[in-house]
Amino acid sequence: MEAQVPVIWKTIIFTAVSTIMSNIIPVDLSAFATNPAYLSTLFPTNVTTPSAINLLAYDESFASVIGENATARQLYNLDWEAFHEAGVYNKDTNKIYVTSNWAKDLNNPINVTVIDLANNYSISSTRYAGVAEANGATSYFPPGTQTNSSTPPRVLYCDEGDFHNYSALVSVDPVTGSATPLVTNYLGRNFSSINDARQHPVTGDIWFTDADYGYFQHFRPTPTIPKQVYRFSPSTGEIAVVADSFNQCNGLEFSPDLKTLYVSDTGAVNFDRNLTRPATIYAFDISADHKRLSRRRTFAFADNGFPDGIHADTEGNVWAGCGDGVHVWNPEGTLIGKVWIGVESNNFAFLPGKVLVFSNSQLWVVENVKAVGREVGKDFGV
Ligand SMILES: *[C@@H]1O[C@H](CO)[C@@H](O)[C@H](O)[C@H]1NC(C)=O
Ligand SMILES: *[C@@H]1O[C@H](CO)[C@@H](O)[C@H](O)[C@H]1NC(C)=O
Ligand SMILES: *[C@@H]1O[C@H](CO)[C@@H](O)[C@H](O)[C@H]1NC(C)=O
Ligand SMILES: *[C@@H]1O[C@H](CO)[C@@H](O)[C@H](O)[C@H]1NC(C)=O
Ligand SMILES: *[C@@H]1O[C@H](CO)[C@@H](O)[C@H](O)[C@H]1NC(C)=O
Ligand SMILES: *[C@@H]1O[C@H](CO)[C@@H](O)[C@H](O)[C@H]1NC(C)=O
Ligand SMILES: *[C@@H]1O[C@H](CO)[C@@H](O)[C@H](O)[C@H]1NC(C)=O
Ligand SMILES: CC(=O)N[C@H]1CO[C@H](CO)[C@@H](O)[C@@H]1O
Repeated sequence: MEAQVPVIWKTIIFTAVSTIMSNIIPVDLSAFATNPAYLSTLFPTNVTTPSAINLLAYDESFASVIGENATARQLYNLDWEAFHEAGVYNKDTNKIYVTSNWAKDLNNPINVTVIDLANNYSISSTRYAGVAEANGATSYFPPGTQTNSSTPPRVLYCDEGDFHNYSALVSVDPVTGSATPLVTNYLGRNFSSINDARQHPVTGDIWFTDADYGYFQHFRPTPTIPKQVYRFSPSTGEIAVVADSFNQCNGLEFSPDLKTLYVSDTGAVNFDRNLTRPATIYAFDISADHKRLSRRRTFAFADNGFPDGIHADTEGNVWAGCGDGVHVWNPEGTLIGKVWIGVESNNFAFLPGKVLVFSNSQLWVVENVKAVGREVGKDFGV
C-alpha cells in the first residue's frame, strides 16, 4: 500500500494472462547475406496479432549472454499503450515505473504504469501533480544519498513539458508522489523536450538528452535550442552541453566501467518516418574526471526501426529497444542477438534474472536471463 495516494487518475488493476514460451534460435548469417527474406524462413515474421517472441542468436556468444535456458512470454496485450519508456525499479515500493505512450490528446496526458513485482506483474496507472508529460526516467539518488545503501532512490522523470509547462527533470518520491523539479532550463533557455536520463554512479551528475518529440507530437512549441546531450550537477546546479550534432538524440547509457557513453540518434522518426535518417548508436569516450566527452564514433546501426532506450549489462553488452524487439550488441559493436517480438520496443528493464520488454500495448518477460543489468545490483540490492 502507498502511504499517500499520488494517483490523480483512476487506478485499474489488471492481471497478467498468456504464457507463450520460446528458446534460442540460431541465425545463419551466411544464409542471411544473400537472402533478405531469410528471417521469415525461420519463423513467421508477419505479425498481425502479436504474441510471438523469439530469442535470436546472431552470434554464438548470445546464449552465454542471455542464458542458455532463457525463455520468453507475453504478459499483457492491452487496447491502450501502457508500456512505452522509463522502466525504473524502486526498492521501497518493489514496483517498476513505466511511462505510457503519448495518446495524441492533451486532455489525456501520459500515465505512469506501475508494475507490482510483489503481485504477479499486476499493473495500475498513476499521474503525479508536478509532472506534465513524462518520457524517460532513471533512478535518482539526491546529493549525499548515493553511497547510503539504506536510502532508496527517487524516480527522476524526463518531463517533456507541454504548451504551458517547461520541459524539465523532475524528481518523484514514488511512495508519497511528491515531485520536485531539478532543472527546468539551460541558463535561461528552454529545453525542447527532455527525452532520457542517467545518473553517473560516481559523481551523481545527471546526463540527459533533449530532442524534439514533443514538438513532432504537437504538444510542445517550436524548438528554440539544438538537440544536445547535457550534464547537470544536482549538488551545484552546474550545467554543460557535452555533445551535439544529432538529428534526434534519445537513449543514453554508461558502459559499466564508466569509460564510454552511448547515445542513440532516432532521427529516422521526426514528423515523418524516413529510414534514410539515423537509427544509430554513437559511442563517446568519457574523460577521466567524468565531465566531458570525446572521440565520437558510430557504435551500431539498427537493421529494424531505431535504437531508442539503451541499457548496458555488467559485461558491457549494449541492449536497445528497436523496431522488432530488443537488440543486443557486444562491447565491440557486433550484433549478437535479439529478443524478437516483431513490433517496436522503445525500452525495457533489467530485473534480477529477467528482462521486461515494453512494446506499447504489450508487456513481455524474458526469464532465466544470465545477463545482469548495469544498475540491477544497486537498484535491487543484490
Ligand atoms: C500469475 O499470472 C500467471 C499468468 O501470467 C498465472 O498463470 C498465475 O497463476 C498467476 N499467479 C498468481 C500467484 O496469481
Ligand atoms: C501479413 O499477413 C496479413 C494477414 O495474413 C496479410 O493480409 C498481409 O498482406 C501480410 N503482410 C505482408 C507484408 O506479408
Ligand atoms: C539449462 O538446462 C539444462 C537442462 O535442464 C541444464 O542441464 C543446464 O545446467 C541449464 N543451464 C543453466 C545455465 O542453468
Ligand atoms: C491512462 O490509463 C488509463 C487506464 O488506467 C487509460 O484509460 C488512459 O487512456 C491512459 N492514458 C494514456 C495517455 O495512456
Ligand atoms: C542513510 O539513510 C537512512 C535512511 O534515509 C538514514 O536514516 C541514515 O541516517 C543515512 N545514513 C547516513 C550515514 O547518511
Ligand atoms: C519557455 O517555456 C515556458 C513554459 O512553457 C514559456 O512560458 C516561455 O514562453 C518559453 N520561453 C521561450 C523563449 O520559448
Ligand atoms: C528522407 O530524408 C532525406 C534526408 O533528410 C531526404 O533527402 C529525403 O528527401 C527524405 N525522403 C522522403 C521520402 O521524404
Ligand atoms: C505538471 C505541471 O506543472 N502542470 C501545470 C502545467 O500548466 C498548467 C497551466 O499553467 C498548470 O495548471 C499545471 O499545474
